[in-house]
Amino acid sequence: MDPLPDATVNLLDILKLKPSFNSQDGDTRFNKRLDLDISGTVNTLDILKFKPYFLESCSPD
Ligand SMILES: [Ca+2]
Repeated sequence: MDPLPDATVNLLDILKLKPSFNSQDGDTRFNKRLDLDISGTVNTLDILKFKPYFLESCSPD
C-alpha cells in the first residue's frame, strides 16, 4: 500500500500517482501498482483506496 517505499503513506505517494492519473491498462503511463482496486484504470477510486492509510506509518520510527 506504499508505492514509494519510504515506509509511510503520504503526499509523496499521492504525487507518485499523479502522472498515471486517468490512465488505462495499455497506456504507456499506466502503472499497474497504482491501480489499487484492480479496475484497469488509475482514477479517483484508487486515491480513495489510499485514504485509510494516509499518514499511517508502516514501521515504527
Ligand atoms: Ca483503479
